[in-house]
Amino acid sequence: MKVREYLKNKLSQGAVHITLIDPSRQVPEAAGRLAETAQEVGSDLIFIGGSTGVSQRTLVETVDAVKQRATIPVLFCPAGTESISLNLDGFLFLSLLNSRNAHFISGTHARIALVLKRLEVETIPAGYILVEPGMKIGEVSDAELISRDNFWKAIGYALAAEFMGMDYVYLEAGNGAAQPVPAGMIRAVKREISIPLIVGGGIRTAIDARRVRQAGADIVVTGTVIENAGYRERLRSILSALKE
Ligand code: 1GP
Repeated sequence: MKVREYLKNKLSQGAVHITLIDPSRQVPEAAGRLAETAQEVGSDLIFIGGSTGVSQRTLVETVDAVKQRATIPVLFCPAGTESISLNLDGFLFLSLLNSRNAHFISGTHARIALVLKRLEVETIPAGYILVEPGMKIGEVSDAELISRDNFWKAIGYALAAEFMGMDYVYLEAGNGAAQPVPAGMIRAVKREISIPLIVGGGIRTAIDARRVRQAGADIVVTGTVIENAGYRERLRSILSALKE
């Protein structure tokens, strides 16, 4: 089944959870184990990405290890990298809408588009919007970060994504952020858009996940939580908060 349909089907049943695995944070075998655990506790999909400049070799080995241990779809979620693996189920075609650097909006995309077409990789377009603190990706992409109280600006970018024909709006506080995107901002954006809303960054606990979900996130992405001890139980409680 195509990832697009898989996601649509999952969304019709309720909240979707995605586990982000950053290939630069562990050896490929460990990434495979993390993916297996994520699937066991109920995560619906794996994103591979989160770091800039991941090498071709690390990416390929990580994707292979993940695909060996998990059967849920694996999407590449690049942020300015041109590496690619053939073993992926799809490619989240992320345009970082509030970057000042065209490379992150459409530049890398233009360079990799023909390769993706030739390889017949499924592409899923999403408007990626960075909210403070933005973390590393905010810095490297030279993003004009959305202040945490500027709901109008977030709405503007989110609607722009919808009008440009993106499948998803992705509100991101940044990998490793201390707090998620504010609930009020999620609520304000959700009220205006009619495409599904992905929210990630800083979601570590069941309370965070519930708050983000109740504010209107359709898809919740967590990364850092699987990098710490006791991650299985933490992830399990996040999943039960999301799926309750
Ligand atoms: C995915 O970047 C996030 O959108 C992941 O962030 O590592 O803070 O969960 P965390």
